[in-house]
Amino acid sequence: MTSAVHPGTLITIAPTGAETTKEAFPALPTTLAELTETAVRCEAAGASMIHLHIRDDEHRPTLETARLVAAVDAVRGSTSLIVQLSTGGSVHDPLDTRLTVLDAEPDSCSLTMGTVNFGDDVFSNPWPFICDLYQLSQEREVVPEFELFDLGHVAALHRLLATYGPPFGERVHCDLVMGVPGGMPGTADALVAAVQALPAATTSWSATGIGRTSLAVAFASLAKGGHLRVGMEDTLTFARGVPVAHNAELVERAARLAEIAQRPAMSTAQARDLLQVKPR
Ligand code: KMH
Ligand code: ZN
Repeated sequence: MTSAVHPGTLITIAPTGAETTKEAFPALPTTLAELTETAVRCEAAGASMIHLHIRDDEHRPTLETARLVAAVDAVRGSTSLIVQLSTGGSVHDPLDTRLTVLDAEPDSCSLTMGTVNFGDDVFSNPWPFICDLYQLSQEREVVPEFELFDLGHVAALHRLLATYGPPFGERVHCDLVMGVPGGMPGTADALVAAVQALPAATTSWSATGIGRTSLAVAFASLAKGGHLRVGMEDTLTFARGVPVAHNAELVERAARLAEIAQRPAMSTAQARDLLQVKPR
């Protein structure tokens, strides 16, 4: 693996996700105004990329292009965060609709490298879909972030790069999503195994741990030279018995950890250079 271009830490905020309901968790940012306010506060706290899932007027997950465009524009208009749209959507979104996410012209898109059990559901990512989405990201000049929920997904990434060549921007950025019930566990041991298996072409990687695995994964990632993803998509509890009140709390804590690790949060300009996103 080539070494990082910048010694700092890329902090990605994943503020909403598709699984938690607004009813169950009113602090979850689901409206455009809440998302924009969240983006501004999280950038100030040290985030340089935002991973977005969008909701409709009833706060339900949607991949409607007009809403995605409005969210991309709103975040771009009020921050300099790298805007990454989720192509994973919710487990109920059809594959062809997930491909239309790139019509909203994000800087980056998530690209999950295989199917995985997801709690009681299945998050479906068949190989032909992965190939279609990857080639579309190359055509549309969108930088993919390879989401790796399991070691088999790392093997699939080797196959993808060998078959279709490097991504747009020539940087290979991965994100280990750990601790999903059905995927790899959120442990330091699993993180080390996954990092050792990453393709040699990998230029940067982050990690996130779901729920109570969040801190163990963050510490392990920093120890292995990785970056951090945090947010209410992955973690709703700040500490035992203490719900997350705002996504910025999680970014602030990640920035403190990065500072202690002597790899402080990188600026959005540094992150753009690291990932080689297209100026838009
Ligand atoms: N909501 C999960 C089923 C992604 O954003 O690409 C998929 C997910 C991954 O969150
Ligand atoms: Zn997501």
